[in-house]
Amino acid sequence: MSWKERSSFNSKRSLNSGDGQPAEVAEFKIVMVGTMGVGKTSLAARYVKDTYREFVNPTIGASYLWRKERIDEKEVKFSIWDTAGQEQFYALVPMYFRDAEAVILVVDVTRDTCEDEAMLWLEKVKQSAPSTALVFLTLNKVDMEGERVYTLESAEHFCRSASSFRMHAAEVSAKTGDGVHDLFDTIGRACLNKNSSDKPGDSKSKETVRLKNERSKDERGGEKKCPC
Ligand SMILES: Nc1nc2c(ncn2[C@@H]2O[C@H](COP(=O)(O)OP(=O)(O)OP(=O)(O)O)[C@@H](O)[C@H]2O)c(=O)[nH]1
Ligand SMILES: [Mg+2]
Repeated sequence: MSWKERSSFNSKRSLNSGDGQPAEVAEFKIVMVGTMGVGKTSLAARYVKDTYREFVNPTIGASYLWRKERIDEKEVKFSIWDTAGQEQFYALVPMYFRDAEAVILVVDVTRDTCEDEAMLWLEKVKQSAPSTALVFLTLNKVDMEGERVYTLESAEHFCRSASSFRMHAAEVSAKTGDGVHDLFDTIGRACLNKNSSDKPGDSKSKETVRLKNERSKDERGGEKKCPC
C-alpha cells in the first residue's frame, strides 16, 4: 500500500456513534513542529484539555494527543503529534511526518528569528512530509503585545513566497486560548476539503486565516506520551 492509499485509508474510519449506528469519522494526523520553547506543548494542551501552565517541561521525543470535533456536521478526529523542539531531537522529527495531513509550524511572535526558524522547519517538512500536506504557520504568544516583533502581514507574505506547500497563516495564544479552536476548525475544514477535492496542480493554493477565540462545544480528547 502506498503512503497515499494508506493516508486515505487512515482518514476515514467507521466507529460506533453510540446510538448503534456506525458514524463515519474522518481521522487526520496533525504534526506540530517548531523550535524549542515556542509553545507547541502549551498549544496542544490548550486545545485538547483547555489547560495552560507557565512552566512546562521540554518535550522529549514527542507526545501524542487526540481530540474529536464535529465540524460542518462531520465527525473529525485529530491525532496530534507534539514533537520536541530541542536540537538533539531534530533527527526524530521526520518520522512523524509520514502520512501527515497537516503540519502546524509554530513560531513565537516575540522572537526576531521567526522566519529563519520557519524556513528551517519548512525544509524538514519538504524533505519528509507528503507533498499534499497543509502547512499552518502559527504565530503563538500574541498575548505578549508589547514584546511582539513578528506580524501577521509578514507571515502572510512568507506563506505566499516561501513554499510550494499549501500554506496558511494563523495567530494564537496558548495562554489566553485566543484563536486556538479557530485554528483547529480551519485545519479540519481544510483537510475535509482537501480529501474531497485533491487534484494535481492545486498545490499552490494559499489562504490566510484571521483567528478569534471560540470555545468548543464538544470537548473529548486524550493524551499519551511517546515511548521514544
Ligand atoms: N505568554 C505566553 N507564553 C506562552 C504561550 N505558549 C507557551 N508559552 C510559554 O512558553 C514556554 C514554552 O512553552 P512549551 O509549550 O513548553 O514550548 P514547546 O514548543 O513545547 O517547547 P519544546 O517542547 O522544548 O520544543 C512555557 O513557559 C509556556 O508557558 C503563550 O501563548 N503566551
Ligand atoms: Mg513541548
